[in-house]
Amino acid sequence: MDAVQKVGNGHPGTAMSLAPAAYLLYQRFLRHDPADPSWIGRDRFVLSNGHTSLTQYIQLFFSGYGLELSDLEAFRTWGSKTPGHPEYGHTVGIETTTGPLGQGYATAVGMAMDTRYVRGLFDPVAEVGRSPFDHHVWVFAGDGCVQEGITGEAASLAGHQKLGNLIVIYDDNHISIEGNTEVSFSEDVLARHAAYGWHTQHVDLGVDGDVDVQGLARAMRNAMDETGRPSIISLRTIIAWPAPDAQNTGKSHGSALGAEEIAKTKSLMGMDPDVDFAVDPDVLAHVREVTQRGAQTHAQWNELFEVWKAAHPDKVALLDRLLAKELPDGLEQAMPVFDPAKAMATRKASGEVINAIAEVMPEFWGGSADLAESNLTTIEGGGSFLPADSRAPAATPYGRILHFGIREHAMGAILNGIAVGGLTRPFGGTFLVFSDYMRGAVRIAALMQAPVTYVWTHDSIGLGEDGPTHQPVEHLTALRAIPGLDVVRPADPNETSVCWLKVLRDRRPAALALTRQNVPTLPAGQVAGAIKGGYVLAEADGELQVILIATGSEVQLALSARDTLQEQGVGTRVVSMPCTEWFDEQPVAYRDEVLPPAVTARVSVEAGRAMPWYKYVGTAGRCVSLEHFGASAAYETLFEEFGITAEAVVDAAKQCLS
Ligand SMILES: Cc1ncc(C[n+]2csc(CCOP(=O)(O)OP(=O)(O)O)c2C)c(N)n1
Ligand SMILES: [Mg+2]
Repeated sequence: MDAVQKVGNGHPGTAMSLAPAAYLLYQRFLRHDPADPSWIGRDRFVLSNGHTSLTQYIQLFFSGYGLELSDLEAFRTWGSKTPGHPEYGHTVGIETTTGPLGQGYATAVGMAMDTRYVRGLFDPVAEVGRSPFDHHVWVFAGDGCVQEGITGEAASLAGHQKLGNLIVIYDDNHISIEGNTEVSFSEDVLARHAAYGWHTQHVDLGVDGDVDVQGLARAMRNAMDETGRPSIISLRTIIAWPAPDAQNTGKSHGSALGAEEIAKTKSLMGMDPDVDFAVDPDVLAHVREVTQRGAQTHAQWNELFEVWKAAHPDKVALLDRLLAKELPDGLEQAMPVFDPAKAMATRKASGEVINAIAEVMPEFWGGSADLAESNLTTIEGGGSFLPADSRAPAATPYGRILHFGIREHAMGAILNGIAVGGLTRPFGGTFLVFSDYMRGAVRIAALMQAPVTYVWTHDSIGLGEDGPTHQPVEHLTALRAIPGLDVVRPADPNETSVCWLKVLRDRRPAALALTRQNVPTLPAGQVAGAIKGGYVLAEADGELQVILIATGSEVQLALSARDTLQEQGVGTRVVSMPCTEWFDEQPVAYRDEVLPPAVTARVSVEAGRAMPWYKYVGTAGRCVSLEHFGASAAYETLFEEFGITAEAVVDAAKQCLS
């Protein structure tokens, strides 16, 4: 109440009503050691209803994670450790960024899947719950989370995957911003989860001196005992309880309660109404005892871990490498080199690269949202990641092939959950056009700088007959607009190989945009510059007069246009620009070498919106682009009809020169 009142905005109601549940979790259930927030044996906690960030900040303060009362006093202000919503990498003890409702829940599903994959890498035969690599993933979620579609996708997959280490506490308070959820929500949330294959329980937390913390504790214990299914506890709470007037109102969700209401509430609770941010030293000493529990649990875990180490010396080296965030020796040598005599789609090249990486990186795994045969994301012989009793072909609980089903948005969040686990490297594929369906999660990956790799194929009208619904036009532009996301569109199979290696080395969120159709293969020796994002692929003969800047399948058009222009005596350079973000990171001297400021005759060539290219072509330049939706026809026809051809590039170059 005081923190929100002080800054004048925020979400007090849910932080009040969820306080008993959060306290119970952090003090009694969560396996954590505040002295070592990155302990690999810890349970993960995800606050999916991120607006109630105070719920978590207060427990982080109580548990001794380094947050102090002054940090709560600085809630939601510039530079504080207590921003409006929990942010990964910003506040110690926050496992993932949340705020867009449903993201946290779906990310937690990814964390629970990652736990199983990691135990498969290191301790596959241990009994469930007995391995140092086993832990629980706890989630708080609200009405908003369970209403969001992404949660339906993720819950469905979690049930199918029988993620027994996942426990969701759903804050069933019948209130969201517009007031009573009667206005928009009537389904039986537990029945829906039961239908997804979850273990379900309901607890009424109760009010008025009769808060049933024991009932909640029993339900949490039951949920932990349930190892064959994910578990959800629907917890009936009264938002803003015990504030006399604010409780059970939509207003208490997102507004300061006001000095008078706060004073009344403090009086009701037997506290001094005139004192703000009151924390009795005895109370603080008591709650901080949780650090002792943490140290003890950690010490017990260490014993188990030492036993594991002694039994698995071979695996210790792998764990050390993954903890150090290092790539294996021999990765570069393992990367495929493609024969220039053979044309190949870049998705096909990526498929070969993925399999080559998989040979040397056991931590590398991923899959597709039901398009594996199109995206070419399958690790051959990797086994399908599925529960032990699955009847699907090649099913194994530790499989390297993820089958997301047609659930792109959940796929995005699940990849985030895996990536923030920090040990493994996940990738996920769909058609580039459906990056829109996962964009909410991609944005969070970029915000967190989580090392997720997207394999987005069928990257332009070059996919042909499926037509405009499937042909991305604005997507490269829209994705480049996300800060911190590397959008990579290699020109050919060899650039694809070079770019994949850089993506692995950079450990940042990266999107590969790959062709469905074959493209000519460039000699490997010519494309090494791709790691700089943009480089001179073909130099001008004679005086440099015009620069053609192209990406992906359009690089061949630029090369062919260059031939024509050179024949006509126009000195033409071709710059291949697979990743503008990487190029922009290069020193000015390098960028000026590739794109000399004095040469203002510049043409960009990309089968998509021109918007990102103006900054490279400048006011004297031209863009060969696509400013409208595509159509259903053979791709050769589409490029011709829409004027994305070598002739169009030649014409544009001449316009610039004149
Ligand atoms: C994707 C998304 N849409 C909308 C919002 C804005 N928003 C924040 S909280 C909220 C209501 C959430 O209701 P509930 O989860 O029941 O929260 P409670 O008030 O019970 O804490 C909304 C619409 C958001 N954060 N994320
Ligand atoms: Mg609610």
